Amino acid sequence: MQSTRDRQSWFVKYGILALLITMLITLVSCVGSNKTTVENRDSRGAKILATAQATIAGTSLAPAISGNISLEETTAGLGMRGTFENVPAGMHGFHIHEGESCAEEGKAAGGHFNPRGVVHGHLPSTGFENAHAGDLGNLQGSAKATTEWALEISGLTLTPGEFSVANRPFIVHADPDDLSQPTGNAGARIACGMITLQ
Ligand SMILES: [Cu+2]
Ligand SMILES: [Zn+2]
Repeated sequence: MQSTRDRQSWFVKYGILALLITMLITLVSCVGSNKTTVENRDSRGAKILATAQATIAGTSLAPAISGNISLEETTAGLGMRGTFENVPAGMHGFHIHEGESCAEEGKAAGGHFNPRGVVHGHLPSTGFENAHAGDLGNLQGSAKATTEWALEISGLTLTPGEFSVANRPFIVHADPDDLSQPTGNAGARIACGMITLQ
């Protein structure tokens, strides 16, 4: 038979054990939720608001072109990072167009994304008042190597709004964007890829 004292110490022992287990579970779940918070910020600590991908494919003018662009909207802006294969050497006008499709050899992509109805330009240097919202400049191709490209623009978004590029297409042109009016004289459309939210 257990004495009253034995029973009391049994309750104390298991009571403390139960308390420790509860504390451990709480601690683990706190660490877990902190990790989630960390994952929703980029390496600089800017909060990630939305992500998207675009798979780039050549039109019949350059069927060997392929590529992938990752997009990340953060509180710092819209970050875009791309890798391309088989982009012909030289400069190629590179824009986000206003259409919602890459059909008809990229013609369905329509004109440059231009919600404010302003002149053509180079968005990274001339800003939203003097460039279409889709005027990304040029892509520097190298036939022998993978083409890397990256740009961050404050003001473009993936979340809904006037300057949201979600479900719009990237277009790679045959010729350089020479910044002339009305659209940079960049010629034919050699590759296209829709920006698709993740
Ligand atoms: Cu274009
Ligand atoms: Zn333009």
